[in-house]
Amino acid sequence: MKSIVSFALFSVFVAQTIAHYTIPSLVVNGVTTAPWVNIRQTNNFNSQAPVTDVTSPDLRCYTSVTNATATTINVAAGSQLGIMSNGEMYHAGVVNVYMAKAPTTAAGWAGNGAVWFKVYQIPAVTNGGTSISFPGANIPGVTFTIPKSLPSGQYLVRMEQIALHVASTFGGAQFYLSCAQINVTGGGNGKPGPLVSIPGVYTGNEPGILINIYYPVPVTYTQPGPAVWTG
Ligand SMILES: *[C@@H]1O[C@H](CO)[C@@H](O)[C@H](O)[C@H]1NC(C)=O
Ligand SMILES: *[C@@H]1O[C@H](CO)[C@@H](O)[C@H](O)[C@H]1NC(C)=O
Ligand SMILES: [Cu+2]
Repeated sequence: MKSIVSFALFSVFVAQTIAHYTIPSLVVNGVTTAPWVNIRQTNNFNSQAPVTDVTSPDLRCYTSVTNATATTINVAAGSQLGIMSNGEMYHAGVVNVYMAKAPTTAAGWAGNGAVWFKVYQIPAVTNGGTSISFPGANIPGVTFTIPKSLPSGQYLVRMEQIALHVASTFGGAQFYLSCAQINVTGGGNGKPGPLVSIPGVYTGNEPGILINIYYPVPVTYTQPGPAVWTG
């Protein structure tokens, strides 16, 4: 009997450790959207497995198999946008949110070229080598403000959590990511930048991607990617 109970507990543990997570919903005007309605369904919607090759086209929206598109949702400039995982992003890691403005509509747009700017980030917190903590981990998702001066129009919004629990060897960092489609209303005349390509923004050798977070405890942490554009 004892062994059956132990096996059951062990099975739950295994299921959780291989389950990972996806990022399928938005929160707009305080309402959480249904999974994969306003966010393109990613290849890993079943497996929940991360992207680990930063040169892969899947680093952008992770839709090479699903070819998914989504329904574009209105979001007012200056309002809050939430981006939610399907549970909790439990791996130690950091968060970046990028946006890119579609030439016409977001629905059919792939997001090619140096068109992506960063609007939000949650780095690791260090204090000179005694500890490192991850405010971007053990949270269900993130909420940030769409800059008021962002020009109106349709955008892809790409969130990534870069999980760093096994990132001490090249290719070990795990990218959990997806792309939403939003229509920014009531925007301004801002000029977002710096602009980067995805893939292209990372080599995998960045000190914030190729990193042993355990020992020695990092003295500092350098967030991957460009500076945040705040509008
Ligand atoms: C996705 O697109 C590729 C390339 O055009 C195609 O081979 C594949 O069958 C498509 N997959 C789905 C699920 O539509
Ligand atoms: C986007 O918002 C504008 C108003 O700024 C509106 O005219 C347009 O119909 C919206 N497009 C979509 C696809 O909702
Ligand atoms: Cu995982």
